[in-house]
Amino acid sequence: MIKIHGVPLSQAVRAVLWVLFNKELPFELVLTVPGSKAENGTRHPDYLNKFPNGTIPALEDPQTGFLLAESHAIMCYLCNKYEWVDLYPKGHEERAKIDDFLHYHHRNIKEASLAYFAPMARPDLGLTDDVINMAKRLFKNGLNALENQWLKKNNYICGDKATIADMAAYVEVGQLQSQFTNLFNFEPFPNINRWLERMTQMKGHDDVHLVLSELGNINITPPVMEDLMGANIKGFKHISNKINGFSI
Ligand SMILES: N[C@@H](CCC(=O)N[C@@H](CS)C(=O)NCC(=O)O)C(=O)O
Repeated sequence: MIKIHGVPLSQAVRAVLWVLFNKELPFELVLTVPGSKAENGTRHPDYLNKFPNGTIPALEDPQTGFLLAESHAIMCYLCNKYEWVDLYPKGHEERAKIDDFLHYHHRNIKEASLAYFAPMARPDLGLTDDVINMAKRLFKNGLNALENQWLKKNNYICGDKATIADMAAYVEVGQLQSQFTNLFNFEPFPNINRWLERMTQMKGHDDVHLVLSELGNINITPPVMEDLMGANIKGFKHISNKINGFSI
């Protein structure tokens, strides 16, 4: 059984967990704390030895010894290995468009976390106003690209079906919705609003986002460490219990 290292509050971890939940592939979630030098942390020498970038999520296959980091690389690998061609279609052009979005994502859509989530939830990062404002600008560019281009003609980012491009984008954009952290008003973005609603119907959505329901609205009052840990533990327990029901 493969292991996934991470915590459910991490956006990139949620994207990988969602793919696994969508396909009900059994796996073990190993709680690994980002930025920590403790034994279960991403800065521990043993973890860095396996995963030089020191980030979550990371995949470990104890049977083969295969190790892989980077959420998008992990999602592509899983879809390739198990032939989940609905989430990552095989046609060269279709696949290339998904890759296009996945590469674009990192400096635009991903900035949702730096612009809105981290300033409230991760004061320990000491983000300056300059960094936050730059992230807000890049995220706005990403939202405009979604609203006016990617989601203008189609229900999903790369066509009429949800793919890993949608899952990668949703974990960033979706976390800010009013039913979760309530950190962004999507009213001026009707195409994105409709897409968010469609994505909430996708299998596995509720399971991997339970952590955000537990964390709740952080718009006014920033969460303290106990809130973050409590949400992560509840999310972890829910996920681990649910995996037990997946057949091998
Ligand atoms: N590009 C990476 C980003 C993952 C990422 O930013 N992970 C954060 C947690 S959300 C992390 O592991 N941080 C650890 C650290 O910076 O020490 C991916 O998509 O997997």
